[in-house]
Amino acid sequence: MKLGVSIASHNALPDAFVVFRGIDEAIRKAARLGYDGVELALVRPDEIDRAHLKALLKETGMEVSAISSGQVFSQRNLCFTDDDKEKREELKRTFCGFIDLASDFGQLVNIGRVRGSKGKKDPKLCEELFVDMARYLSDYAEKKGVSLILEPVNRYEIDFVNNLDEGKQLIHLVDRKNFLMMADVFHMNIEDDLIGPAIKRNKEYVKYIHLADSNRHAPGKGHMPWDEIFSALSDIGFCGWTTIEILPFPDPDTAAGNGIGFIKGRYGKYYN
Ligand code: LER
Ligand code: MN
Repeated sequence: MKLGVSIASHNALPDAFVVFRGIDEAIRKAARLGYDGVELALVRPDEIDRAHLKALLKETGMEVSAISSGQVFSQRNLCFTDDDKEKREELKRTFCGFIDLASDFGQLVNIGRVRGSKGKKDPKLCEELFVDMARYLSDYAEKKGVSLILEPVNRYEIDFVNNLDEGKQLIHLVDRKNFLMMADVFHMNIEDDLIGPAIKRNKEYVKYIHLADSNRHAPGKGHMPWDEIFSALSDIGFCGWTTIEILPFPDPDTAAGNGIGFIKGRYGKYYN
């Protein structure tokens, strides 16, 4: 497995749920702490200067684990289940840009809150709008060697796909080889029955992991069943990215240091 940490630009709002803000400095700090890579939480694809990022990754020996997209929803109010034509086109342009970026950096683009809420809308229509967008983007991504990873998110943030079993159902509906799933153990601790068994029964689809403790602080600072989680990941032969996505408390440097200290200290044998 590899260990990453989530980062964003300087101006990211608190609900970006990232550890470090300011891309260049964040990559240097994460490298110094011993992380293998960073997850880029973006609002727009043009936040990133590709040549500059490539050079910085080479200099620091870091990789991009994935591109995450929650701020496209929280800052720009765009989502997969919106039926407004112009907003759907705007979302398509944004995601195609993320996919282009991911073809060079990480090959994974996350779909968390950006799928949108059902609210009072017709649930069948929401599903159709989602599937239509997901198929279009998966087909575009396939040509670029990129996968889309659906992230079940807890009910207090979104009311559409809260646990891994619901994620699997939607994956079957979308029916594209590169439309898969990621698991965030913070959300799973609220929504899934048991974290280890849910990961194991959805093993074909789980390609990426977000790590946070039960209070969304650094791993080791809450009551997450870490042994159960790592034993499930080991049982399914998981060898992808596990990325720390936590609140930056008491401050970003301490939170990021605590996270890697706990995970590598206790589960270092799973990281090569
Ligand atoms: C939000 O809670 C989250 O976990 C993100 O990764 C998805 O938008
Ligand atoms: Mn997450």
